[in-house]
Amino acid sequence: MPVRIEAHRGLTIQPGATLFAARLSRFEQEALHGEIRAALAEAPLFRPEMPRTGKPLSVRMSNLGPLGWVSDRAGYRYQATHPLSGRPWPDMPQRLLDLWAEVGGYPAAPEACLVNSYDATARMGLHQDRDEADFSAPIVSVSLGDTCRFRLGGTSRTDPTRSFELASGDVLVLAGPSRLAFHGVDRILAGTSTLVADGGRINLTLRRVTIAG
Ligand code: MD3
Ligand code: FE
Repeated sequence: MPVRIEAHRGLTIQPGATLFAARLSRFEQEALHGEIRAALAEAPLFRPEMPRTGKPLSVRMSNLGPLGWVSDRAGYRYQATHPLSGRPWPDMPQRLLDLWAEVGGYPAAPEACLVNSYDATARMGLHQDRDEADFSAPIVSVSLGDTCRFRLGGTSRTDPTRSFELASGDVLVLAGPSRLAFHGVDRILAGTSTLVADGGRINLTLRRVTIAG
C-alpha cells in the first residue's frame, strides 16, 4: 500500500478558527526566528501608543512586507514605512509566504506581517482587527518563543470567550466567522521556551490589507 502523506488539517476551535499545533519544527522555528532577528535589525521594534491618549502599549512591534500596522496619537493605520526610520519595511521571508499559501486558503499574497514582541509582563487586551479593507482574507498567526494564554471570543465584545495556550511553532488561522472575533493575550508563561535567547514571545500575523485586484 502506498503511504499517503497528508497535510495536517488542524483543530477547529470555533467556526473559522483553526489551530495547527506544532506546525513548525524546532529547526523551522530557529530558521524563521533568525530571519525575523535580521529583519528587526533593519526595522527595530517600536512601542506603539494608544490613539488620542498616547498611552504606550506593553507590546513592542515592527512589520515586514509592503505595508505595516502602526499606532500613535494620530490613530491606527497601515503605512509603507517604519515610523522612526522612515524606511520601507523589510521583505517578508519566503517561508512565511509559503506558509500562507499552505494554510491560508486565499489566492493573493499577504501584504503585512505584524511582528509583536512580548516580554514576561506584556499583554494584549481584548480587541478586534478591523483596520484592513478586506475581511474576506484570513489572518495567519505564528507563535515563537514563550507560550501565551490566548483568549478568543465572538464578534461581539460581550460574547463568551474561551482561552487556550499558543506555544512556539503553533499556527492559528482566523477566517470566515472568526476573522472579526474579539481576541487578546492574557499573559505570557515566562520560561516555557528556549527559542528566544532573552526569553519572551514573538507573534507574527500575516494579513491582507487592501482588496486584491
Ligand atoms: C483572532 N496578536 O496582532 S495572534 C494582533 O498573539 C494580535 O500577538 C495576538 O491580536 C498576538 O492583532 C494574537 C492571533 C490572532 C490574530 C488575529 C486575529 C487571533 C485573531 C484576528 C481575529 C480573530
Ligand atoms: Fe489582534
